Amino acid sequence: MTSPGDDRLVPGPGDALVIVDVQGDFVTGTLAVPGAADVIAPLNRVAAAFAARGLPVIATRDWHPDDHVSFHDQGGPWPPHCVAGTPGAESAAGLELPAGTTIVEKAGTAAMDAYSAFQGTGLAGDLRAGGIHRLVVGGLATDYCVLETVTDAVAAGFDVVVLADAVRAVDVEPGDGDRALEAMRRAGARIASAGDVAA
Ligand code: VGL
Ligand code: ZN
Repeated sequence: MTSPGDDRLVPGPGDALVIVDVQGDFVTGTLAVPGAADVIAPLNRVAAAFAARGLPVIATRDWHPDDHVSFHDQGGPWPPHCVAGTPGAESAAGLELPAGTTIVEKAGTAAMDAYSAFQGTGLAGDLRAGGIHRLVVGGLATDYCVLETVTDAVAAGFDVVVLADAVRAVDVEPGDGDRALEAMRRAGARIASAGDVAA
């Protein structure tokens, strides 16, 4: 929690870390996000801080069937990526998920895309049942799954802190990532830095 004039963020009871889609295909694979590898070190450090306090860490995974509607050959906007069970859908190399990390798979239905980790997963109810009221969020991509996850989390009543130095954007149009962060801020999320999180 923070006090006025103090940007430090000390994880405590009721907090969970949500690592969005830090998967091989988004870091070095078929849909590599510019600068994506830069999120790994700060997220490892923040995940260790949560684990050291016994606080939950959730890692989401884009988890598509091989004929997913979002893929080019189905008329969608993206190259094939994060096909369930393939290496590119696994955690990116170097990401250190603490023991007991909860994996949330999403967008597993061929006919429907789902950028938000809250869409079709039951995550909001699971978090509430676990007494979680604040989410610290980082990962990929700022302008798609991070944006949708954060806005859904705010709408579901969670306090949300986005770690701006632990997210990276696709930036189909230059500035998409910056606009997404601004949209998250406007929605009610707090924009912070991984360096603000106490070790
Ligand atoms: C994502 C594009 C397509 C994301 C997922 O995780 O942000 N972006 N599928
Ligand atoms: Zn996808």
